[in-house]
Amino acid sequence: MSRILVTGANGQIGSELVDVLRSRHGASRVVRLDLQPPPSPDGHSASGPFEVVDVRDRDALADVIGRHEVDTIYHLASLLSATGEQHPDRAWDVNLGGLKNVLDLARQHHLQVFWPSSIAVFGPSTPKTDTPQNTVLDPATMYGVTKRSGEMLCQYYHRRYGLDVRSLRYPGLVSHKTAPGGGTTDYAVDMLKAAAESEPYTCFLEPDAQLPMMYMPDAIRATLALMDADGTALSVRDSYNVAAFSFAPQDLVAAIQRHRPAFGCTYAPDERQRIADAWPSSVDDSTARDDWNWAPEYNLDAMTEDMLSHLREGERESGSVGA
Ligand code: NAD
Ligand code: AKB
Repeated sequence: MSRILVTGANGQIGSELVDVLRSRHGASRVVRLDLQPPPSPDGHSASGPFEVVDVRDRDALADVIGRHEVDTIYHLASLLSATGEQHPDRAWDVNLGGLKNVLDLARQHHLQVFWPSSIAVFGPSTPKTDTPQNTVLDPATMYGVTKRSGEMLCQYYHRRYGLDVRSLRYPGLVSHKTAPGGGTTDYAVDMLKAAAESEPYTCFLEPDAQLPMMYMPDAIRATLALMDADGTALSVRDSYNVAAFSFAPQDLVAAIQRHRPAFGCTYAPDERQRIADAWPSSVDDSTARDDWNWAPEYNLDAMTEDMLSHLREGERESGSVGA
């Protein structure tokens, strides 16, 4: 029986993608892989195969792929932008070393691969608004350098070896299940969490730092739609721009205040503002829309309402918010 391998399965995206893949294919057919077992397994996540492996270890990865008869890999293991600036050598090793291992093993075993890129591939010389699919790519962070290099590696393996590797340039993702892991767009989740807990928030970006963002259900739908698409329809083999909506911290504050008028936010920008400065404020995703019918479902208000209700539910369950 063939199986799907998800690397970085404990992370913000992996923890949600695994649930959706399991409801499609069954828990036993989705193999999770990360550096450590899941922190506090809930009923659903506790079952099913889990492998503790560092993606830099090619032999260990090969062993997992062979033992589980893997036919598809969602390769999510990575360091993100802010952590990558703190540990650039490790970011290079994990992000590109891990990807090279996955691509080589996928080539050897004829696997399909999904690998996420990011808006971090764009840089200070890239057009800031409606950033086109094909444009100047001059990333300003080690994370962005690994993402752009990874895109080119994916395209090379497709052209040279016919490997079916597909990729999306995710914008900043907002979700409530698992906390984000060291990115520049994490502030949005942190702010919504503070609002749900009736706490004020101090934002590490400027109030007008507008960035492309997306709600997790749309990101998961985009991922699966790309993987399900007819390969002959795909004109992009480095990585597709995908967009939903853009907002700045001050826009999210206003959206929250429509539900929580008392919510307050102050600003103390740190080094992550420099990272945000080099990223676009909006992205043109018309190629994804044309090639595989991409369209987002959530806007800022729908996302805010859904996030606040889920976060409040979580607080109630943990007993820290009164009914
Ligand atoms: P995350 O930081 O939440 O999770 C990454 C996971 O990878 C973690 O559980 C971590 O333990 C694991 N990991 C790190 N190094 C590893 C190693 N050497 N071996 C095995 N596992 C390792 O990240 P995420 O937000 O879920 O992102 C997943 C992917 O999506 C990454 O490639 C990221 O660059 C990309 N992406 C995410 C966003 C976003 O907003 N979340 C946006 C753009 C792109
Ligand atoms: C980050 O902020 O590093 C990520 C990303 C946009 O790639 N969320």
